[in-house]
Amino acid sequence: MQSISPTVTVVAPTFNESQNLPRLVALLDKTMGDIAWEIVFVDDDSPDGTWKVAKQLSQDDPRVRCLRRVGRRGLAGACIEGALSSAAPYVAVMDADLQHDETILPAMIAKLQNDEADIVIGSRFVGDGSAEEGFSARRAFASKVATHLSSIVIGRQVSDPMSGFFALKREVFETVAPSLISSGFKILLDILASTRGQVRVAEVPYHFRSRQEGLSKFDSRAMMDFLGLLVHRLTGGAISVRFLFFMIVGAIGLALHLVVLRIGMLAGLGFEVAQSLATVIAMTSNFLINNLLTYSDMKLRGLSALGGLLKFYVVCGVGALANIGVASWLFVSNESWWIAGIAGVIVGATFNYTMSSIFVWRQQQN
Ligand SMILES: Nc1nc2c(ncn2[C@@H]2O[C@H](COP(=O)(O)OP(=O)(O)O)[C@@H](O)[C@H]2O)c(=O)[nH]1
Ligand SMILES: [Mg+2]
Repeated sequence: MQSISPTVTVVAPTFNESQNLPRLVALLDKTMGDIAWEIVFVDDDSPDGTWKVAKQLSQDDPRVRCLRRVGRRGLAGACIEGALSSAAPYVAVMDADLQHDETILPAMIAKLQNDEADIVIGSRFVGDGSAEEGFSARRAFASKVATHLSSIVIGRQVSDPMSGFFALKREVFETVAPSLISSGFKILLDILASTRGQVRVAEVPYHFRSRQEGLSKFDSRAMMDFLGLLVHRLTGGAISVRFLFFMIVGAIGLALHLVVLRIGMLAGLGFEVAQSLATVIAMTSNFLINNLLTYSDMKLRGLSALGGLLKFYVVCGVGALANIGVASWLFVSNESWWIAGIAGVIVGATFNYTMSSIFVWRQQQN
């Protein structure tokens, strides 16, 4: 066991991976050779007690550390915090589920040490890299489309910008860390977008293994995260991922509102009753979808969800007043009806977003 300080910190985000940790540590031990390494498991308070397993491993092996995060979920945020806890010259990020082939780590680190690159990506799609198993045809297609879209944002061709397996110089990471979006799923893409052209990138092929234990957490939200990240970067950070989601959810709510209003009136309810019903249904559905998607990392449950819903009604009520106030003021100042209408909606929606972020889902915004 080395007593010198590590050359590389391996950051492994975990959520319900307890069975995989001991195997990963054993595999690293076997593969890292002379490289002084440590591994930081960043666990989001997994119900299966992954963090307990990690801390147990840590007692037996000082190269193992564990950062247990509570009250939060999120892959990118976990990777960012793990990497920020490192003092080593190099940081590698890899999944804890053994899908990433650890045997290429020495080659990745060598490229950084020889100063051939500032970021080295473990790639499924270059040279003899591959990902047939454990990667459904649908995901393979989505991944291809996403790769093409990504090249626009990062301003260069990288074969696997969505990889969760990469290594970089810590100084590069420290420089970009403050501008990274912690609510995302694709941290490498964000790093490449933030460093646009200023760093040298190399790729090392590997075979993406199939998962043996535990379940994949990749879901439709990961796709939404990805699109949000693209918009955030393309608008120079003017529009945040959350704000974009909030607006999309708002637009869905508007459509739902009109549908309910129409059905209500066809069913013989008077306009006022149908309009009130549509308003309550749209607000409730907006709250539920926002809770699931926009604020999935701080999801309200049980009683606090009910409290959140009531606060959301109040926020939206005040937002509607702000909307009507601004629109009427512009209208009487002789603006055309549609400019007044749109301005009202923008003010109301922005108000709803800001107030919801402060009062309903309380935590810092991204
Ligand atoms: N800390 C943390 N880790 C996560 C979270 N979601 C996924 N992970 C871990 O990130 C890695 C990749 O997730 P996985 O579900 O395997 O994604 P896939 O390989 O794309 O299917 C695994 O080690 C997961 O345990 C999360 O919300 N928080
Ligand atoms: Mg995986």
